[in-house]
Amino acid sequence: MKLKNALLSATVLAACMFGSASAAELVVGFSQIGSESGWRAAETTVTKQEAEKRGVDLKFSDAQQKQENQIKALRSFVAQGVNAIFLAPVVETGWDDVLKEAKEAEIPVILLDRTIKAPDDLYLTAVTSDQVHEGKVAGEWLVKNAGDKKCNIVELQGTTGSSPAIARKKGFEVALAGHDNFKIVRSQTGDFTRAKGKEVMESFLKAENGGKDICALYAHNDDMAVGGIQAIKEAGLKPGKDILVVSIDAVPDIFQAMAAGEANATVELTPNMAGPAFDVLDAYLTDKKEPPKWIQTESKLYTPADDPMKVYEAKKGLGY
Ligand code: GZL
Repeated sequence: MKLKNALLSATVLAACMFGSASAAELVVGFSQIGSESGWRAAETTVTKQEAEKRGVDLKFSDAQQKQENQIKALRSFVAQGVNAIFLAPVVETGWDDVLKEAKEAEIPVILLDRTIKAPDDLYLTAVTSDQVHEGKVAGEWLVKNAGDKKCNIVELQGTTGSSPAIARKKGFEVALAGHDNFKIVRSQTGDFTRAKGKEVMESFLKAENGGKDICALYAHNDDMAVGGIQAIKEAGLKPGKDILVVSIDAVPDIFQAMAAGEANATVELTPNMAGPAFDVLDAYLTDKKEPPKWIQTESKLYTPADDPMKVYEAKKGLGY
């Protein structure tokens, strides 16, 4: 296996160095988590577009939210002798063994949009946002805009054990520190989906005096926020007014909600993690120089002051 991969990499390397490579010789296996949210769907669309642009042969695998399916896919990519692997890891732990197999086969692995708890020599780099910062920006907006009255917050967390759920919770709590009138009174996973977000928000509303005791909803992604907005309306309350709504991703639907006065703030996460990943892979295959272990993507706060319908129009065709 090692000899075969060495020959394949040498061929690609030589071809890249002498310019005769069409990157079509590059075969990349992509283990995607699933399609749990609009943002995830956009990331898949953009990754396929970026591969197409570069003539890369992308082997795509949808894990349907299951880590065991991602591990199976990675083993299959190793068996196929791909040149590189992209992995969007559903949770932070449980990757060491399969990543050791990829390392043994000398196949570089790049993490997309989430990080893992593993020795960092088991992956080439991680292309992600600063997820603690995202949570902090969301919390700072709320502290600044909810006034100085008591503000009881309900939180819809992302997938349990995933790096964004852990980091976005941490960042939000950092922003609330020292502001004793702000308190998270209920917090539960909505698994980054609209349906689960609605279901959990319904239980929060019932548990908090029909929602009258809730000042704000913080959702770790817009899909859960949109589900929560539906539940708030069905409870006879006004999302965006009776209950402030803050979330992360900046998918088109949250801008429609913002334009309708039903959402208050979102922190943008680019779905284009693959562009920087392909660029760093090209450079690595050419000069074998180790890139930095983290390539950070930008985060940007959007509120109704940012012409939400204009942003909606600009984003809606991007594969969400
Ligand atoms: C965060 C990413 C999250 C998105 C969700 O980097 O992993 O996963 O915020 C998606 O929409 O489910």
